[in-house]
Amino acid sequence: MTDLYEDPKAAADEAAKKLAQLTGVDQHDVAIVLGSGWGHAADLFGRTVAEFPATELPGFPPPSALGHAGTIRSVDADGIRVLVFLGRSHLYEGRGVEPVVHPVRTAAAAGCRTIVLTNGCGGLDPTWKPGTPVLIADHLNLFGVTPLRGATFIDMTDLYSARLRSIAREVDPTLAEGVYAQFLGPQYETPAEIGMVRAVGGTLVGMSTVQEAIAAREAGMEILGVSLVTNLAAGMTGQPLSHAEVLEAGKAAAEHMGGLLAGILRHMA
Ligand code: 8IG
Repeated sequence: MTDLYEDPKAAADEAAKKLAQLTGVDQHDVAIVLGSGWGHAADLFGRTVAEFPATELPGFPPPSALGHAGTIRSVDADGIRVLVFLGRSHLYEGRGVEPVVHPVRTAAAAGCRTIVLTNGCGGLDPTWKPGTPVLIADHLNLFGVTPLRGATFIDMTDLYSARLRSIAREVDPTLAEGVYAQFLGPQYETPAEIGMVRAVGGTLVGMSTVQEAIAAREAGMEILGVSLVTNLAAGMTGQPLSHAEVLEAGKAAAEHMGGLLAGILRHMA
């Protein structure tokens, strides 16, 4: 696995070349990474030009036992060429950070200057009912896992673009903002861990997105982060967290999420 990504930029260029062949599209404009199970959301973006399993591209490994098969879709959204990743690799799959960020680097190599990172997550604000989308304003890389190598000192201020957040609020003025704290997972948090997150200023908890955002910043992309709160964080309801209920809430809100993202795409134009 490590050999495959010995030169991450070269690996991404290879994948972008194959992407252009498979889609017939030389350059994409915007990439969107969707949580698994949100296929319906992507249907609202525009006309699907091509769709294929992510494993068709070099550097996209088959799903691990803990993962989900990924699909890649090229969409024409009124002339904006959108590259949609349905499903992603997670750190908890145990294959390291390279497969997690390879899609982001591939998108950059394919010409994307903008990336929309989405996820399902837990919320610490009790007013965020399951199904509430929240804009990511900043993140906490709690475990320090990074896709950068060596002395790559890059700026992390305004990582999640204020400009793109305000475009999102043109579509939905009620959108709240949060600070995304990343855990490795796959277990959910203990109530004490949620207490820690609250103490350090986090309001969203999840298991993805952070390394992708760092890789996107390194590649010079403008980043929008949108979290879908599917559950109140551990210890807040008096009930245990159920993965089935979390999935159900995600599915129920996929359509709403898709409409929001489609609106944001139109406003970016
Ligand atoms: I969906 O409550 C979803 N993903 N870490 N905690 C963490 N990840 C999540 C949660 C949650 N809900």
